[in-house]
Formats: sequence, structure tokens, C-alpha cells
Amino acid sequence: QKNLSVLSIEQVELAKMLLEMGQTHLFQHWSEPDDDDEKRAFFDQTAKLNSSYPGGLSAYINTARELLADSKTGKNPYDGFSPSVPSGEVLTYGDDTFVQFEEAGIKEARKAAFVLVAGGLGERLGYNGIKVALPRETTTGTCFLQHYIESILALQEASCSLAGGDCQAEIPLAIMTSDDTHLRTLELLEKNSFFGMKPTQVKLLKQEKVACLDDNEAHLALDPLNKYKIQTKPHGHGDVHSLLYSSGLLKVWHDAGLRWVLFFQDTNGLLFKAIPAALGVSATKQYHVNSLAVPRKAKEAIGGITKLTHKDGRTMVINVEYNQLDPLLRASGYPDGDVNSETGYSPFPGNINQLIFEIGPYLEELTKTGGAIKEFVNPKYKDATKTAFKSSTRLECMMQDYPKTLPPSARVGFTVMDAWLAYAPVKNNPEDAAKVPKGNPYHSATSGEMAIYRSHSLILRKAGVKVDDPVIQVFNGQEVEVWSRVVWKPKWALTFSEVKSKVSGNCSISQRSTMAIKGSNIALEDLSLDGALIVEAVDGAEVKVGGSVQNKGWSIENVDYKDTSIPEEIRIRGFRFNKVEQLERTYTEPGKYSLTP
Ligand code: UGB
Repeated sequence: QKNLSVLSIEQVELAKMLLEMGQTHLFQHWSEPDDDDEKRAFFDQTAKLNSSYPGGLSAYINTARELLADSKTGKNPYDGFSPSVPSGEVLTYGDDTFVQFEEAGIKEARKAAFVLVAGGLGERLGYNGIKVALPRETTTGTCFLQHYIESILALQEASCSLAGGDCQAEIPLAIMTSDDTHLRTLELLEKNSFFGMKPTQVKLLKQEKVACLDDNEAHLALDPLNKYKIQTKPHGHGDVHSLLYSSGLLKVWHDAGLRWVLFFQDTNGLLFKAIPAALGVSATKQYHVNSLAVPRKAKEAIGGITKLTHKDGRTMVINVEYNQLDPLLRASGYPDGDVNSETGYSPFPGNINQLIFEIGPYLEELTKTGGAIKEFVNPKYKDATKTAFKSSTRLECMMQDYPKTLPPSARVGFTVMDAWLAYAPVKNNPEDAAKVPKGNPYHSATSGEMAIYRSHSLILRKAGVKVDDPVIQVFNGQEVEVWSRVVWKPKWALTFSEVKSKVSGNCSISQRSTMAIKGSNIALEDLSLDGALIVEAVDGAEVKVGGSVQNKGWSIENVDYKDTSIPEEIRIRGFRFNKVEQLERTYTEPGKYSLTP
């Protein structure tokens, strides 16, 4: 009572709620003559935990009790549902349908907003910095965030010029950060002038952590180092929905006439190759929800898109997370669980967590739910009695679970594209990547970068360029295909039609070559490249590149991830370039140029 007398009315209410919710233990030591500041800090923290969770802490504790009870009895979250393989839109890169979807997507892009979820620290990768600051590839050294922003700006420009060039669209970008990533993300943006985006175009939304739970009764855990602080842990990427709603940003976008919101993750360097066509599918099929997927290898750490049919007839098409797919299949008459079919892939398409929602229905749904989505709990029990935890746990949620609460009338679809085109995440550290079963993707910094080169090489091949076959090399214990190191800025080409329009005659690129195109009006005509070629041009400079370019080029050196004399972002790849010789040209003034050696 003595302590409560110094509290505000709101704080007293909060304390009462906690006591009613069986959290008396939080106050047991409060009669000790500790500093009042610590007690005030406790209430500041509790008020924040209360306000940042839809329904407040009491809702959190109630849900936790239910989910912990289900977990204790071993209740299967998919009880009553049986899985089957859903049918979706399967695209083939470069065919007529694909090209039409890309065109439709570019047209729609000026009505889109992008949301990058970047609150995770990437424990599996073990990198010390924020993941969006990692180079997407080391030929140009462009980091993920720069590449994402440049892609959005290129989409904006392409979409506006398709609309006749008179549109003022500024595609907004929201970035969900957390205490682990917020300051460093802001610093990266500010240091680099937002990579060319207007600062007002970018909004950072910081997710808060949630309270930890000590036991099956959902007693909130106190921080082991501070008895006036509740221990907290990340709640997962699903927070993005409640943040977009509670910040009012979604409504602002809706009121501004935007139609689509596109969610994406921190380290997929290929993603924007898939965006135009996927957005085209959403617009053409009028999907409320469209998930992007790629063929999935059994046991690959990406969720499987699954059709779930309930005994009562309900059906939904939803991601089943990678750790749940195998037990679900085994429990539903597939005794082998998560295995490849005769195609060499899992029959369930792999979720790459690139989601496209139509804003109208999305905002309508969030107005009902406040952005709360289905959560789960994953306690590590001390023993089989499941009465005590090894360490505190918390509720978690995933952004792709959003459709779980939608009515059957919602149009929920998915779009499958080739993994070489759409998916190259950087998630695993070198040691773990090297242990990935042969034939499954490594999802490492090594494979992530090599996938960029493969994708660009394959796209050029489809556009008629003769690109040599790759060679196989081993870096950090991972066997990868090494294609010609071809990269281009998003403004050079976003779609297949754009690539084709910039390549003509007989072009060829040898395997040992490097080519970086940094400018929008650079055309390749009868180019034969055997070495390294770097061309940069300002907007307004039109450059024709052709003839035989031959030089010593850039060689690839192995580096060991354990060699701490090498910067972390390089050594986690297992290789670096030795820039022996290159033809490099930079055009800084508008005009017409021809580059022939
Ligand atoms: N993230 C946050 O912003 N906040 C958080 O609290 C946690 C994460 P992971 P995960 O496509 O490769 C997902 O850890 O969760 C951000 C899908 O669930 O990289 O293991 C974080 O910064 C899975 O179905 O991935 O697996 C990052 O940008 C599959 O699709 C993003 O959330 C898989 O991704 C993902 O976090 C995949």
C-alpha cells in the first residue's frame, strides 16, 4: 500500500489487473527498501507491454494459459485438419503469361506500399551487424537495404512512365525494426541519404518484445538481473500487422488510394525479380492475399504452403511451418512425413514469406482484429511431466499466419516461381550451411551471392546472350555453381522485356567474366566479354557497349570463415575477388556514347 500511494491512477489500475491475473509474485519483494526509481521503471515497462499488445497484458496472459495448457496435453494445432497439396498459379520465367503478369505488375506498382520486416537479429547467421547492411553481392558491394530501396525507386519510375509519365507516385516503404536493429537501421539510412529515397517516404516501425513466462500458469518472468523488470523476448514477425494498424499507417495508405501492400524479409537478394509478375497475378486474379512460393526441398527450413481441410468441411490454404509439416503429415496418413516426391521436391510449395495483400480487405480485417493474429508457444520442458521449463518462454507469431482468421470468402492464393529467380536468403552460418544435406539449398552468404550471379546469367541466356556454363567450386565447405559474375542495377531492368530490349546482336560472356551495369540506358550490342567490365552512367547518358572486351579480369580467392583478419561480411562467404584488371567507364554527363575497346 505504501508503495502504491506514489503511483498514478493508471499505474494502480495496472497493478490491480496484474494481481487479478495471478501475478502477485511480481510484487513480493516490493516491501524491501529499494529505490523508488526502479519501481517506477517497472510500471513504465509494464505500461508499455500492456499498450503494445492488442488487448493488453491480460489478453496476453489468458492466451498464454490456453496455449500452454494445449502444449502440455500435446494438443495438435492442426487437430481435425488433413493436409493436401493446393493448386496455385505456377509461372514459367519469360513465357508470354509471365511477361503479361510482369506488365500488369509494373502498372500496379505505383499503387503499392512495401513493408520490410527487419526486426530479427538472425541468430542462425550469427552475423554481428544488422542483416540489411550486409552486401547482397560483393562485385559492387551494394547492401541489401540499398538494393531494396533502389528496386522500389526503379519500380516507381517504371510504373509512372507506363502511366504516361505524369504521375507523382512515391511508393512508400515501412521497415519494421526492433530494439536489436532500430538504431543501426536508422543510422544506415541516414548515413547514406536514404539511398536516394525521400526520407519522408520511409517509415520505421519498432516492434516491442513481449513478456516471458515462467510456467504453465503463465506467471510473468522477472529479469534474472533486475527484480523490477519483466524479462522480455521477441514476439516474431507477425507483429507487423498490429504495428501497421496501431500506427495508423495502413489507413494513411488506404486513404491515399493505394491498393497493395507487399511484405518482404531482410535478406532475399532475388526477391525483386519476382515482384512485378507476382503483383500482376494479385491484380489479375484479384487476390486478397497472395503468397510467393518456390519449389521446396523436403526438410528445407521454409514453410510448406498446404491446403488444410477440416472434418467439418472448412478449408484454408496456409503456410505450415517447417518444423510442423513433418509431424502433421505423419499424423495424417503419410507415414514418411516431409519427403520429396518423384520430382525430387516436396509436393508442398515452399513459402518464401513474400506476401501481397490487397489493402482494402486487409484494413477491414485489421479493424476487427486490431492486427492480432494466431500465436503459438514453444516451451522447452525440463522433463516429460511438462511441468517446468528449462528457461522462460513467450508467445510468438508469424506474419504469414494472417489468413488463418479470414472468412472462407476471402480470395487467398499463391504464386510459384523458380527458386533461381526468386529466392536466395542469407540465414545460415558457414558451419551449419556446410552440414545441409547434399542437394538442399544452403541459405548462406555463399549461396546467397552465387544465386545472384546464376539468376542474372540465366536471365541473360533467356534474352539470347551466350553465357558459359558454370563451374563447381567449394567455399566454406559448400559446393556451389559459379556463374559469370553478372550484376545490374534495378533501374537497368526490372522485367524480362526490359532485359530483352537492352540486349541485341550476338553477345557472349565467358565463365571467368565479371560484368556490372550501373545505369539505366546501357545497351549491350554484339558484346563479347572475357574479363571484367564495369559501366556506370548517369540518367540521360545513353551508352552502347559492344565489341570484344578482353582483360585479365577478377579472380576468385578462397577465404576461411575462421580467419578473423578478414572482415566478417567477406569471410562468411568463403571467397573474395582479386581485382586484377578491368575495363571500367563512368559517364557523368548526359549524351550518347559508344563503348568499344
Ligand atoms: N523478423 C522480425 O522482423 N521480427 C522478429 O521478431 C523475427 C523476425 P527469419 P523464419 O522465407 O526463408 C520465415 O528468422 O521465421 C524478421 C518463415 O516463417 O529469417 O525462420 C527477420 O528480420 C518461413 O515459413 O525466418 O522463417 C526476417 O526478415 C520461411 O518462409 C524475417 O522476419 C522462411 O522465413 C524472417 O525471420 C523463409
